[in-house]
Amino acid sequence: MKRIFLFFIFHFSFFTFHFVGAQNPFVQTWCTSDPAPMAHDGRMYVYTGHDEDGADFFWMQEWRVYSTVDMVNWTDHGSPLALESFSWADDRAWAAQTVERDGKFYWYICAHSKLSNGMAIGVAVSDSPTGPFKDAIGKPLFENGSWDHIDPTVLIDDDGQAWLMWGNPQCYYLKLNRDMISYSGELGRLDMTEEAFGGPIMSKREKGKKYKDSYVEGPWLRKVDTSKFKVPSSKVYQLLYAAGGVPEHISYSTAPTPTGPWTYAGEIMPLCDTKSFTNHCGVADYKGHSYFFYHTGKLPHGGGFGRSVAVEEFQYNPDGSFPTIMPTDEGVKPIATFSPYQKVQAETMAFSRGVKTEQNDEIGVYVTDIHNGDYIKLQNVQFEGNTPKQFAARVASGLRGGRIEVRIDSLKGALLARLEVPGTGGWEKWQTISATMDNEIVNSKSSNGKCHDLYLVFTGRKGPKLFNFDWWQIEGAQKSLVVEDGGTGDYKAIMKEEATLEAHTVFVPQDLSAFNEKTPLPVLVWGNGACTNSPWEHFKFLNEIASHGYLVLATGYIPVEEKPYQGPMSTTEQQIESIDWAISQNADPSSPYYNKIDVKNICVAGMSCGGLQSLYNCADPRIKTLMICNSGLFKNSNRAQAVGGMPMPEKSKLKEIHTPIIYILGGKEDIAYENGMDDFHLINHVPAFAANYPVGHGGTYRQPHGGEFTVVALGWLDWQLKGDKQAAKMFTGKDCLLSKREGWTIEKNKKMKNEK
Ligand code: FUB
Repeated sequence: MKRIFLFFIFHFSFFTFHFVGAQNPFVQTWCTSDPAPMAHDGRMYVYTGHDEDGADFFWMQEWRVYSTVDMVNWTDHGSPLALESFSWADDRAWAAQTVERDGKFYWYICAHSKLSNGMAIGVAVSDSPTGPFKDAIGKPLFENGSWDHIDPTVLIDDDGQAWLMWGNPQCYYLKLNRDMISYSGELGRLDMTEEAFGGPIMSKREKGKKYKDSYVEGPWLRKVDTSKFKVPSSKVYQLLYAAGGVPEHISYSTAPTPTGPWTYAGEIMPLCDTKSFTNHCGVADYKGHSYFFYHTGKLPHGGGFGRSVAVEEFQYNPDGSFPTIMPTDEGVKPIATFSPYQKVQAETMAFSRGVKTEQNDEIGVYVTDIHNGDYIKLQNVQFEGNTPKQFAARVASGLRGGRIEVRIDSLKGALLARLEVPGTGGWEKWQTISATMDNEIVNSKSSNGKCHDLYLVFTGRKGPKLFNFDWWQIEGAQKSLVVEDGGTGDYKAIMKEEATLEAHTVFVPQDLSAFNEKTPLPVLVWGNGACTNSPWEHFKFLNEIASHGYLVLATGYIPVEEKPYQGPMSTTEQQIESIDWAISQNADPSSPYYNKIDVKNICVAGMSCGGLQSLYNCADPRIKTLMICNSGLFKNSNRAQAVGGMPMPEKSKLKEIHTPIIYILGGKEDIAYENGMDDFHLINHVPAFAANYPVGHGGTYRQPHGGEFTVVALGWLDWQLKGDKQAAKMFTGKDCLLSKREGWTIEKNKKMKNEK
């Protein structure tokens, strides 16, 4: 009887935890605490503590990192920082926060110091938001033997001054130097008054007297964006903190400067039954949404020392103040779709049951502790745009393996694929295994952009651990690849083949639902350097442009690796095929692009030989603008330098240009400089702009997100194809912004000078 009862309790609590559609806590593999969010380069990162399973105190050993682009599918980046990273630390890896400055990431932590036998503030540094991080100074940044020194928060103010604040029960501050790893001046102390925090610190409360509140710990310092909110100058800085003693709630105070005077502003997250007697918050704005992170003890085996991070979306009041934010089990809604046609790290998940993650130097983080009945769920998965063909996964098993069942919409949903995982001869002996997918089910369910939950359900012998799991991928009938996380623009992009456009590569936002007749996608038609029949050199540049809301149609086959394409050269006609295709897709009610393409705003562009192809096609009346990169027509005097197969229009071709044109060149070192500048000087019947950046013929296309050339190309496209007035400032006016941008030199013809 007792057994049945216990079974019931366990399963009841698990089912209530999951089947109400719970998204909070949003990490289920480990207990995570003290969330510190940071939005950076198109991703939301959250830096957390790690509560040990079954602990009876905050015996915390390491910090962890998670990130997402859509706010529901989170990738576990493991633990790039632990007590061992600090030679002086021996215990209590407590709350921390990370900030980026000048391309470096500074992670301010607190830990117990064996030097002072108190808590100390330390700082780690990395070139990447996910590490590896190392102790930046080899000693605590601040300590004096007191146990107060916990929970650092950091703010880089608009004037460049970085402030570090921390403390329990006293809130301290320091002014960091520009290097972020040293400080100037004396240790500051906030006035812990009733006016500032609703009451004195807990130990100084007068018996019997009622107070509104009290500061306890976990400060989060932020500044209100005065360009967005009508905030009085006396309330520009906000300090959020854990308040009111144990159990804690979250309150905040406001001030005209980081050092005060602070004024109590009220509760944000009131006391609720979160199963944790501490709370700890962090706030971040991301892609037009605002998020409040905190922690609860709500994992099935969690509690006061087994906390887990959670998140809620909220809207600031018109004066930038906070509304009341209540903890929910539902959490937040996805803000982007998830493409399964990419290599997905197994540790990317919206929800999981049973599994854990581990990491090693060889493959990084992977999913482990997989038993019969465990599963991983992904949310808002967009199958449309390709036809699923194969499910592939990289797995390892030191025992007998098991199975991965790929199901749609629910744990017991239709079976899309069943992958048999064999014993591979070791828990780290990895094999990639594939299974055919049932695409009829997917196709029947995924029309009209409908998204799905995807479940990877693990089955096998009951009892033992089955296998380890590194990554999975759904291969579509058409090849596709997510380049550099989809790009940094507002619309994560994908690079793919289209069955109806042979020998071309399409770069396009993954989620087309944001585009329609009113906001259609302008088109960039692209020809490649050396007239190669694949954009293998330019895919980062082109993908980045697509992520800013463009349909990019590149000549040639999809590059599967960043290796030179070896097949025959492309033709100039392929650019015309791109234009024809865009127009026909926009008019075809059965196309996913129906009424979503801005066929009146087409730029034809290309690099080197691709630039010559573009100039060859310049008379096409459907073109709105031209962008000629590292290219220009050969003069009679240097035609002999041309490589066989290049289109060779005479300079008289330039007369056929009927649109504004920009030359983006690599400075005098660029072999196309002379030809390009000669073209530019010959064009006086349409506006022409020449921009040079001293990198030579190769441009910056292969740098992350296409480097500087992308910035200028996007500015030109936003102005010419979207009519963006802000973007126009890069090119118009006497002191146009590009003339002031580091490294660039510019020239304009007379017609361009007249452009407003
Ligand atoms: O995680 C350990 C401690 O608990 C933190 O430093 C405090 O903010 C509280 O959340």
